[in-house]
This record gives sequence, C-alpha cells and structure tokens, in this order.
Amino acid sequence: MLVLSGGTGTPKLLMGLKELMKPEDLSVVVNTAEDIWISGNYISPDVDSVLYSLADMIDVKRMWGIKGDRTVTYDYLIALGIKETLQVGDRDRAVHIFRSDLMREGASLSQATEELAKALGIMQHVVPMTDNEVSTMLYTPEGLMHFQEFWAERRGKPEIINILFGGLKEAKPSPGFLDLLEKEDTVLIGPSNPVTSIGPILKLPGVREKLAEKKVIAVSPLVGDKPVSGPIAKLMTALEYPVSDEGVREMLGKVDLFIVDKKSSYEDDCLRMSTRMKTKVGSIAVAKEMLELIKEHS
Ligand code: GDP
Ligand code: FO1
Repeated sequence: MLVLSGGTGTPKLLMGLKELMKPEDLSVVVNTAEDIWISGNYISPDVDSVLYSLADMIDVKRMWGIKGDRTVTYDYLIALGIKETLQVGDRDRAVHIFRSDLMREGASLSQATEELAKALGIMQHVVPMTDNEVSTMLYTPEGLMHFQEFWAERRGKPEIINILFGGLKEAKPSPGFLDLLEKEDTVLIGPSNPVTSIGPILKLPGVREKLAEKKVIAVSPLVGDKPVSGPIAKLMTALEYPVSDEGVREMLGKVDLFIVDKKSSYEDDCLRMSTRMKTKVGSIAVAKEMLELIKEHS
C-alpha cells in the first residue's frame, strides 16, 4: 500500500499501520512543500515526522521533533542574537546536518532520505514527493511569507489571502514516487491537510492521472467536522472551500473509499469509524479498524 502523508495526522496513523503491516507492504510518499533552509541546514518537517514516527522516536504530543530532545543550540543562538524560524531540537538538528551534508555532496533529497531512514533503522520505504525545491508561500496583508513563518513564527495569526506553491509547476515527482505509482494498486491518502500537505503531492505533474487507475482510499483530517490541529480551516476558507468533509473530498478529487470520523455530519457515500488518535495505542486501534474496513470493502 502507498500512503500519501503530511506531517501530523498521517504519521499518527503510520505509527499504527507499521505495527500491523509487513514493512515491505507499507510505502510512504511525503509532502516536501513545507521544507525550509535554517542556519545552513535543510529541514524537511513532514519527512522527519514520518521518519521519527516509524522509528518510534517522535515527540507524540507535538508530532514534530524527537522525544526528550533539548534546545541548547537553539537557545544559545538566541543569546547570540539569532532567532531561528523553527525551534530546532539538538538531536533533530543532527538529523538535519546528516541530510544537508549529503545534499551538499550532491545527493538528492530522495537519496539523503534513504540514507537517513537506513541510519534510523526504518524498514519501510519513505520517499519525498519530489527532489525539486517547492515552497508553500502565503499572501497575507503583511506581504508574502513562507508557511513556516506564518505557522511557527506568527502562530498562524495573519489573514491568508491566497496560497502560492513556489516551484511546484516546474517540479517532478521523485523517482521513488514514480516507481511506487507504477507498482502499487492501492493508495491511501492519510488524514492530512488537503491544502498544504496532500495538495502539493496531487498537483505534481502526472500524479492525478496515475491515481485515476488506482483504488484510492482517503481518510478525512476532520474529526466531528472540525480539525484537530493545524491551519486547515484558514487555508480551506482562503481557497473558498467549506471546512467540512464535503470540502475535503471535493479538494482531493477521485476517491473510491472515503473514511470519515463517526461524529461527522457528512452523509454521502462514505465509511465511518472513530479516527481520533491520541496515543500510540490509539493509533494501532484506528489502523486495525481501518485495515479491516478497507478489506471488507475491497
Ligand atoms: P501538517 O503537515 O502538520 O499540516 O500535518 P498533516 O497535514 O499531516 O496533518 C494535519 C491534519 O491532521 C489536521 O487537519 C488535523 O485535523 C489532522 N489530524 C491530526 N490528528 C488527527 C487524528 O487523530 N485523526 C484525524 N482524523 N485527523 C487528525
Ligand atoms: N512547529 C511550530 O509550531 N513551532 C516550532 O518551533 C516548530 C519547530 C519544528 C522543528 C522541526 C520540525 O521538523 C518541525 C517543527 N515544527 C514547529 C512543525 C512545523 O512547523 C509544522 O507543523 C509542519 O511543517 C507542518 O507539517
């Protein structure tokens, strides 16, 4: 199964899926449009959240960074007068250095991700959506800002007028993504933001055409008609979509099986189950029920 992922909702589901599926049966293509260079290193937050979740080392409360990590370097940079856009943990920074050194030596993001996954002992196939740089930029009344500036630095406060995915038109799906699009019959769009996480993956050239040939299952990131985290409501509203499961489905396009939370008011053709994941145990329970539901309907 090929899973399309952002950095919070889908990694929670992956924590459960990886306990129930053989590693060779679970491949993940991850959004890279929120990536950013900070203090000379390339940070790929969604790729890292997926890797840390699969390695059981993510800070589950925040769903970013490494559990128990410290911020000695980040704090001392502040003392020196440098405030980084993201609060980078020390061990997390080591991971960014590992990746960026490989990229500085000429490796692609895909190759660096493969090396990193190996170093972290991850058996599943984790692939960035593209090796080209794509940046989610937001038009706000204060001007154009990077997604991370809007979200992490400005706490999601500025009004969003429009969204620009810089570099996406020229980007190509990564070789690993293309390969998985040939090999896999089932694609699971995880419970991730349809605008900034799944949107860029689907907008890469040729991806929607390939998905038309697959069985596409999607899990809504709304629980009881509301987002659990992140700026999804503001982003969907900016693009004039209703913040609802109907709006999510409309944004995703072709979906053969749409899974919504049992508290959703959506009544069209869909499957219902509790999709809220708060702990690893919760993730396993949701993943188990979901796999059973998918099997029943295939
Ligand atoms: P981002 O990269 O951090 O924006 O993360 P994603 O796009 O992967 O995930 C953000 C979305 O995940 C938000 O819209 C949340 O509502 C959704 N989400 C977070 N936790 C859960 C959960 O436990 N269940 C479901 N169904 N959605 C969740
Ligand atoms: N999110 C924040 O809201 N504040 C932070 O300081 C922050 C630091 C950070 C460091 C590494 C990393 O991989 C992710 C980090 N995030 C932080 C999460 C990130 O801003 C977004 O939530 C993801 O890009 C959304 O997918």
